[in-house]
Amino acid sequence: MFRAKGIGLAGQRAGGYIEATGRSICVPHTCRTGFLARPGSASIMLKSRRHYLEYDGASYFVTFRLACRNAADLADGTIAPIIIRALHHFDGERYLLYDYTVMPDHVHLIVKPLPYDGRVQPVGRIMQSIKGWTARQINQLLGRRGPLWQAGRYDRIIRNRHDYEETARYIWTNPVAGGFVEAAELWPWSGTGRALSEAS
Ligand code: NI
Repeated sequence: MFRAKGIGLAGQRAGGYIEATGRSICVPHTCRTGFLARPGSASIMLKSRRHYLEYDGASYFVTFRLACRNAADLADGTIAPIIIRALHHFDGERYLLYDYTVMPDHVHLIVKPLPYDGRVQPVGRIMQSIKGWTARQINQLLGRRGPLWQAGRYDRIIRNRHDYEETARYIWTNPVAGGFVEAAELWPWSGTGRALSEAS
């Protein structure tokens, strides 16, 4: 698989963590195009908005991130397919997967929870399962231990079709905005789930 190695990579990563007494300490960082990712902030936001966020029939824009930027390169040719396999796994059964992209240190996706086991799956449970499975696989592959993903997640509800289109464009152009490729279609780790592939 093609991968635009190195374009803007060093600059993107510098400052993602700081070295102190020989140990890497994660510091908050933002996605280049502006979504805030501060450990803990997602869960606080979610608590206050849960009644609004989790209702039947809603689609969500979800972002989850490496706990530590240097823990892994998610856009690696052996790691990205693990994440993509996990995203597709329950597509059409527990949720509908729409657009997604796997970036070097985070993942963006649009997902619509489906009724399963008598009720619509909370988006939090879906993400917990995806994060749990991928963390085990990736940790095993890299021979590492400990949390791979930041606790919690960033998510927000998709309000309408226009919002969906804007969000999908944000997802697809993320690798371009990050300086990794010249055009969205050159990034090998973006895609859509069954729902969209069947519709088009
Ligand atoms: Ni991003």
